[in-house]
Amino acid sequence: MPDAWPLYQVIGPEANHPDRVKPEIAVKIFNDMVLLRTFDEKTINLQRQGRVGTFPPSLGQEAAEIGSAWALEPEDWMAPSYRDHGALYVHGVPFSHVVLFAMGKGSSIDGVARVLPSSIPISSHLPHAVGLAMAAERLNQAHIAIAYFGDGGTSEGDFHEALNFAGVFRAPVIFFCQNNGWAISVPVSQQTATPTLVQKASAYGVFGARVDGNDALACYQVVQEARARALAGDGPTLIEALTYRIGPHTTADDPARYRPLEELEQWTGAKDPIVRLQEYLEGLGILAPGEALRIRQDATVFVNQAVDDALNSAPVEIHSMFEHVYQTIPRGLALQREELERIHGAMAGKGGLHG
Ligand SMILES: Cc1ncc(C[n+]2csc(CCOP(=O)(O)OP(=O)(O)O)c2C)c(N)n1
Ligand SMILES: [Mg+2]
Repeated sequence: MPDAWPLYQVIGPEANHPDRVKPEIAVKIFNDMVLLRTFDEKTINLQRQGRVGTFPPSLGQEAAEIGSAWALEPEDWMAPSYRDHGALYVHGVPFSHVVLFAMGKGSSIDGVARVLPSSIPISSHLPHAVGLAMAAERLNQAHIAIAYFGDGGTSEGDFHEALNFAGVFRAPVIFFCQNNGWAISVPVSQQTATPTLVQKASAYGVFGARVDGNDALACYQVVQEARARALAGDGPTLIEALTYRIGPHTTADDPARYRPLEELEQWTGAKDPIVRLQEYLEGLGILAPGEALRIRQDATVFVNQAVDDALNSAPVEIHSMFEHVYQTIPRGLALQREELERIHGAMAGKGGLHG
């Protein structure tokens, strides 16, 4: 059977789409990919030092995260999953918010950017993105919604319901699936009986595109095209970005226990999305010799500052754990709060109680 789902590529000898990315945008994309890698490495170290909680890095997925998000406009709605710090950063959410979250410190993103809270439940945010997109259309607003999720997310009912609903109502929404090969320890071959994930688009009457998820410029262009289609009234797009999770699922995971080292080796080195974009831009003279090194050095300074901001922020007020869930606190929780206040009062003389 002919491959009806060719891989959209801009960078590399097998490129099948022309490069339409402005050089200054390409450099910004490279810069943000380096920032994201630097941030992930720094935050993993903080977790190892016990200074932040469990953290899901996006090592290896920088092209998909950053390239895709650069194609959005600030008024577009983003519904991310837990691994999408890169896309969030491009869309206006500072890295310090991610660290605050990983430290269990409250940090409101209200008004910071048009983003939903990062979804920990798999795919539960996809129907929300459809709703946001439909609302924009009904209000005659020229923006779209995009949902980020993984290969494992395509096995959830919410994925199918969201695609079906979006297809029926021609919602201006993009489903951006990062197929990183694994859903924790489950390989994508055990996730579906179909050769691709993107072909599920057909069943819902949704446009589908399969993109090289390690090619940042292809990710940028494919989302730009999906966005233009959505705004032209041509409905939703399911994008499957083929990439690879180089790191662990989270800092609580050890992938050496379930995946072969040879597989990892295939995706590092020349296939690394940062290496690929750097070599491509240097080849075109868009990045001057030494510029990538300077970008890396600046990234370290920038990321250290963002992380310090979060680490130095005031400790969380422990009573806040009872807020924002119920308008009227149930009796059982009220009793627990009273008990905490008693303990807190007793400890006040011994240096207090911090979250
Ligand atoms: C509804 C639901 N079921 C199970 C889990 C546990 N869980 C957390 S991450 C994960 C794997 C998700 O894999 P994928 O969608 O490929 O995203 P990735 O982690 O690779 O980015 C699972 C099953 C969850 N968070 N939510
Ligand atoms: Mg995955």
